[in-house]
Amino acid sequence: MEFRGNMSRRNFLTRAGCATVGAWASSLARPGTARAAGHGNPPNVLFISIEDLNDWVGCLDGYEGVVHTPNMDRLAARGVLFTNAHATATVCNPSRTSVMTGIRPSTSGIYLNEHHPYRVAMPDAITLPQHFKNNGYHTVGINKIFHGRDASPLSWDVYERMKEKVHVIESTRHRINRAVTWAQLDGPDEDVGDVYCAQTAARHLKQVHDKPLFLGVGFNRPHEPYFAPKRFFDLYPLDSIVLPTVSPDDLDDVPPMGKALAATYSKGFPELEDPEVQKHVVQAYLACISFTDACVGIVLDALEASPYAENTLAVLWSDHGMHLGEKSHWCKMTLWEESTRVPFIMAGPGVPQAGEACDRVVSLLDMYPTLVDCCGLPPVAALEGQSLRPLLNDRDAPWDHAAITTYGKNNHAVRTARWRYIRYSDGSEELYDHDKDPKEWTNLAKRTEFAKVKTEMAAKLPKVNAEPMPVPPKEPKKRGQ
Ligand SMILES: [Ca+2]
Ligand SMILES: [Ca+2]
Repeated sequence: MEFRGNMSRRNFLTRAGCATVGAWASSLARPGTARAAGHGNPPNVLFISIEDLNDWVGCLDGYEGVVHTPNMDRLAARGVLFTNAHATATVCNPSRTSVMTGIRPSTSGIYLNEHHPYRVAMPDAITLPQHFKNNGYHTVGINKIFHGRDASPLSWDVYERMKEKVHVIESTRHRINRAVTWAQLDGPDEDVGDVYCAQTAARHLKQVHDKPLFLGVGFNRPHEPYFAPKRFFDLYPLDSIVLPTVSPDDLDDVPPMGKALAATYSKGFPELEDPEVQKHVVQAYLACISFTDACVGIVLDALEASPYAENTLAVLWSDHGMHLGEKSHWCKMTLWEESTRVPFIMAGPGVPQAGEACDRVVSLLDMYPTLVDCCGLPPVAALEGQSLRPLLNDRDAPWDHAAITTYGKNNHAVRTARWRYIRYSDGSEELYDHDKDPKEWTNLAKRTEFAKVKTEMAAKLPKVNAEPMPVPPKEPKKRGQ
């Protein structure tokens, strides 16, 4: 019966979900010798983008219970895991636009999801895949790399759209609001869009390419709705769920603008205050994380089996984080650690420190210049990030860059190794000491003894705060934004 699924298909994902370090990963430690992109040729790039994945990845230790992410963990084990990486914005469009153009939201004026197609704001921007395409690469994009799923031939030689037809087990469907909805799925794995994306990526990795390959694959999950095959929910029995440790009066010392962000999709939904309901939300998010991880495994297995195993630079990142109840918030769109911290892994040629973690503060804005640097492409003058190559070579290399995260015009967070400083557009502030307060419970901004720290942090704020892009006429709403 089709609705019940197909065991052999299921096993396909199960194998990926339980994968251990494979031959591909081992091969990364050896000098590149493969195919056209051998010695002296630029490496291929496998660019894996994940939606709304916070630091609840096994190797990042963000979840207080046990999360099953064997494939992201094995990638990290063969590369550098940046443990203090932050998004430039805490919602999809500005984050992805800045990753793909190398330009900050505060420079482009692209601050929010709605109404802001990046090409209108930056008609002359050279996107990351566009630069690779212009420099001899065959560029393939699958699904959500850009927020608007930009299929422009300027960036992509080939662009593949996701196909999805989910089979919801209706008795498990639950909707609290637009940001918190979940259900278990049945039916063939292949019908789920993220599996389709992974298999499409695998198909491209089986092909012979005359040019070096830039392969971008963008997974939709764990973005809501939290829909995943039932067996991934089964990985997390409700009685095993660990809710994040929170401080009940945490928002008392937060300025009104921070409180307003925390209320988005959270305040006014009494169900979200029920710990039993909270366990279901956490379970569903974890299920989607592990399901996405299994899809990552399909791609990594395909790379391992491909002619490109030995000369491919793999990078994996998420566009921003997610709150699961911290600061009474159940969404993204804030300037706190849960929203800004993201998984970010690089592995392959040019990443000699296999299995190392790097705790230096880096930004996703740094990804574009890093890939350009690692692949030996001409630099792009407009880029505002920094190449991470010094840290890939030596995690103790001199590095004095803060990560800036922006949400709306002139609302910024500045993250350094020790501090998080937030300043909203009305001048209100927050300051947290990560050495003593990693959960950011105690706002130090009004304490006079930290005035000097605040001044030093404020000096790192962006000097440009562009006006927001004008809002064009409203378009029909699309799912999965
Ligand atoms: Ca997102
Ligand atoms: Ca607090």
